[in-house]
Amino acid sequence: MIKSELCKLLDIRYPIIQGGMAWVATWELAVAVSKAGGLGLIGAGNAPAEVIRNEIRKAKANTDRPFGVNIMLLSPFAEEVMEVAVQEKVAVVTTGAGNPGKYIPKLHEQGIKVIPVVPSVALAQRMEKYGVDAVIVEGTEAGGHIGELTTMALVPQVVDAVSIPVIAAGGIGDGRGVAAAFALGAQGVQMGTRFICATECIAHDNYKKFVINAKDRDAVVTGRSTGHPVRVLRNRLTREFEQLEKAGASIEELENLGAGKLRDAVIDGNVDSGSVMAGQIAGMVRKVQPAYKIIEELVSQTISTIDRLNSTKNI
Ligand code: TUI
Repeated sequence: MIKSELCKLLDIRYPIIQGGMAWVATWELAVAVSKAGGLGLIGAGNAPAEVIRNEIRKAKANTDRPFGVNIMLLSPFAEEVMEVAVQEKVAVVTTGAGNPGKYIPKLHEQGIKVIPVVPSVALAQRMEKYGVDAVIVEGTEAGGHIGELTTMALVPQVVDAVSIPVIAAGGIGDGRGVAAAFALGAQGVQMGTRFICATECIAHDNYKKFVINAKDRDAVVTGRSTGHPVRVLRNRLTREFEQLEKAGASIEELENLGAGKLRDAVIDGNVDSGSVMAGQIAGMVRKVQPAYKIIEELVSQTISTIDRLNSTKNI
């Protein structure tokens, strides 16, 4: 059994949170993960508020376990989605791609736990002052919109700088990674890429196969020059992007090239011309499995890794 304070805080069996991936993390995946003892998240991405209300209601109708909503703060609908999360009293709100400070009092008034993703020590400390319940510290190994620091370097620095629970994310693909996150002082993990290949995940089969076939160096970063770096799997779109970037295209041209491309890949299965967001651990995802199997495997491998380390002569 792996247990931490985070399990008590969130009323979950295992300290494993499923990343709130735009388009990918729908109520089906969130429910499957929450039923399996983790914390499932619905990823709001750029979706309008009423779409997310519907997702929340579907999740509520299908499980009594707690689940959360990830609100992507660059979304034009972030404010309204926040309002829906408050009205629907979801258990947890996580945020990404910005500072959720102004929303925190309203969420807490409804008893909603607030857990922002932070890419730096400074933001983690600022969030602690605002009274957030925990922070997700996401390293640059993650998929999608990323910060600069690695999980290995950033997590222990945040652990030393704050007193609230730290959840490690980015570059964690199996139980060895979970054990490593605990070794760094984290009380839990968030994993996205591994859960793309859950049976219950609605992502197109082509997307899942693309992740399964990816090798270690296939998860590349585009958009460093635009100020919105995004980690995706190498394909025709990333090559086009690189060419345009080298040719000195404007930020606007480059951002336009990416617009709507995540949906193309996730929903329509266009994995050559779409944006196949995934983290560096894509190279270790081997098969599609039900969410409960992923969690079972993670838990047993975490325990066997810690056992191995306890018997130090076997390191
Ligand atoms: O948000 C993510 N990952 C994402 S969001 C997304 S949708 C999207 N698509 C295209 C372009 C941009 C977004 C796909 N993947 N992860 C959490 C995360 N948050 N990573 C980095 C941050 C972050 C960055 C800056 C959090 C806070 C922050 O604060 C800056 C400030 O305001 O102080």
